[in-house]
Amino acid sequence: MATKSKIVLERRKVVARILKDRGTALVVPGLGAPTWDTAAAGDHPLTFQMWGAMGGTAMIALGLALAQPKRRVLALPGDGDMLMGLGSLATIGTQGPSNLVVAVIDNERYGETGMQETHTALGVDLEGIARAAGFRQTATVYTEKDLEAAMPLFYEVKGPVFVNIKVTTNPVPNVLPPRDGAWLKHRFRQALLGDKAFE
Ligand SMILES: Cc1ncc(C[n+]2csc(CCOP(=O)(O)OP(=O)(O)O)c2C)c(N)n1
Ligand SMILES: [Mg+2]
Repeated sequence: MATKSKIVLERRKVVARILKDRGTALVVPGLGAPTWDTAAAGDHPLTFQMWGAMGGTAMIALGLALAQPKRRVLALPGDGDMLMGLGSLATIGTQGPSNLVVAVIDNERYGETGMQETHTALGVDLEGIARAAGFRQTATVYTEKDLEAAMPLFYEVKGPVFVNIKVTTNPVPNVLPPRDGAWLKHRFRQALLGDKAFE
């Protein structure tokens, strides 16, 4: 079980800080609030926003990481999404993609459905699970200082990387990306593959 520390980080600031350095990375935020956090930080064609697929965010990112080994791929699931897809950590650990980062936006709640507590509120340590599953680098982030210290993990260090980021439950304004899933997919494919997207 994880040691409890006071939670002070604001999710919007965290996601904006991480994305500031994204360069050519591919970003896959989980459904609901993580997707809205990336929209608030600025819509981007190489962000594959999720309007569903709870539990699947890390697996979608794994597929991209394996298909695009020269690109950094950053999954940003919520803790509820990650807990639903825990088996994906074992798959990533055994596949060992060096270009994949899973960074959980952990508010210890199922946000969209009414802020019910998740297992991380009850002490489940996602970083510990990821480490045991075979991730090469892992961290848990509680403070801005921790986040700055973790920045090389996002875009430089050899992965697979897992970072659990504890954020508050403070309400944030809704910022929704485009809603059309097919359009979002085509935009992402075209930004990534150019004309090959239509072959
Ligand atoms: C399979 C499935 N079950 C339940 C839901 C309903 N649902 C949508 S978002 C969500 C909570 C997501 O929590 P988390 O990933 O932690 O994101 P947060 O909003 O807390 O940042 C739930 C339960 C769903 N969309 N799909
Ligand atoms: Mg959550």
